[in-house]
Amino acid sequence: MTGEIVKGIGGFYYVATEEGVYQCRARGLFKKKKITPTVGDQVKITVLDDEEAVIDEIFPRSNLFVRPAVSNVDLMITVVAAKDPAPNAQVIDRMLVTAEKSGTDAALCINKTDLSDGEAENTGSIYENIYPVIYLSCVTGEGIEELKELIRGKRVALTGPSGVGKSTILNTLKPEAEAETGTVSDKTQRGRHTTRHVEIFDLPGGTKVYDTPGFTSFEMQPDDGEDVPLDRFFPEMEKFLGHCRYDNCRHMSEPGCRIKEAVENGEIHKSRYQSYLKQMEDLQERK
Ligand SMILES: Nc1nc2c(ncn2[C@@H]2O[C@H](COP(=O)(O)OP(=O)(O)OP(=O)(O)O)[C@@H](O)[C@H]2O)c(=O)[nH]1
Ligand SMILES: [Mg+2]
Ligand SMILES: [Zn+2]
Repeated sequence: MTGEIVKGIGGFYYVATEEGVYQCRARGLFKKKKITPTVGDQVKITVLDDEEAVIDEIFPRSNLFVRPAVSNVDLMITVVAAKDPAPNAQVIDRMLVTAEKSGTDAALCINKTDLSDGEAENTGSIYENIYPVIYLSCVTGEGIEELKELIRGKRVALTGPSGVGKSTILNTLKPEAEAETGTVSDKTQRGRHTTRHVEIFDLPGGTKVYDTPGFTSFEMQPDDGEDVPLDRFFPEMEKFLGHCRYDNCRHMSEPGCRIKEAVENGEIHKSRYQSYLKQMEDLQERK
C-alpha cells in the first residue's frame, strides 16, 4: 500500500493511505543508509495487523528540508508577524535562501496586521518586487482570501519564528484542524514553541498545509559544503550578475561591483544586501 507521512513522533510515522492512517515504524535499513523518513514523504508500507505497519520504501522526493524537516513542498511560506514578535529581516532572508537553494517557490506572509502601525509595510516593501507578499490578520480576516488563492492545490509549508501565528493561520483555513496555539511572552517577545511536530493538514481542493514548529534565530545556520555562489539565491541580483569588474566578484569589498552600485542607487534593497553580506561572512567563517 502507498501513502504519505503526515506526522512523525517518537520513532513512529503516521502514514495516510486510502484506507486510513497507519502508525508505522521505519525498516532498519533506512537507518543503516542514513535516510530519515520525513513528513511529506510518499511511501510504500506493509500492514502487519489492523493498526501497525512498516515503511518499506520512500519514493523519490522533489525536495527535502532539514529545518523544518519537510519534503515534497511546492511552496514554502515564511510567516512573520508585524509585531509580537517583531520581524527580523535576516531570519526571513535565511528562510528565503533555503527555499531558493532547493529550487522551491517561496512567499512571505506578514501576519498580525491588526497590530501594525506601519511595521507590516516596512517589512513587506523590502520583498514586494521579489516574492509574493501577503498581509494577513487572523483577527480581522484581512488577506485570508488572497492566501487561499496563493495556496490552492499546492503542498504548502508554513515556516517562521515561534509565536507569529502559523498554527492560528492553519486553524483559520481549516477550523477542524484544531491545532494548538500559544501566547507570546510579554517580557521576551518570544513565542513559546507550542507546535512540537510537523503535521500535514488536508484542505479542500487538494491543498495540503504543513504546520511546523517555530524556530529561534540562532538555529538558522548556513549549510556546509556550498559550491554555488550565494548571489544566485537572491533573485533580484540575477540581472546584475556578470556585470562586475571581476568575474569572481563576491560583491563585498571589490571595486567596480555592479551589485554594490545597484544597492547604492536603490535597485537592490539595502536590507537584502546586508543579509547577503552577513550570510557571506558566516559562510567564510565556517570554511
Ligand atoms: N493580534 C493577532 N494575534 C494573532 C494573530 N494570529 C495569531 N495570533 C496570536 O499569536 C499567538 C501565537 O500564535 P500561534 O499560532 O500559536 O503561533 P505559531 O507560529 O504557531 O507558534 P509556534 O507553534 O510556537 O511556532 C497566539 O496568541 C495567537 O492568538 C493575528 O492575526 N493577530
Ligand atoms: Mg504553532
Ligand atoms: Zn560584484
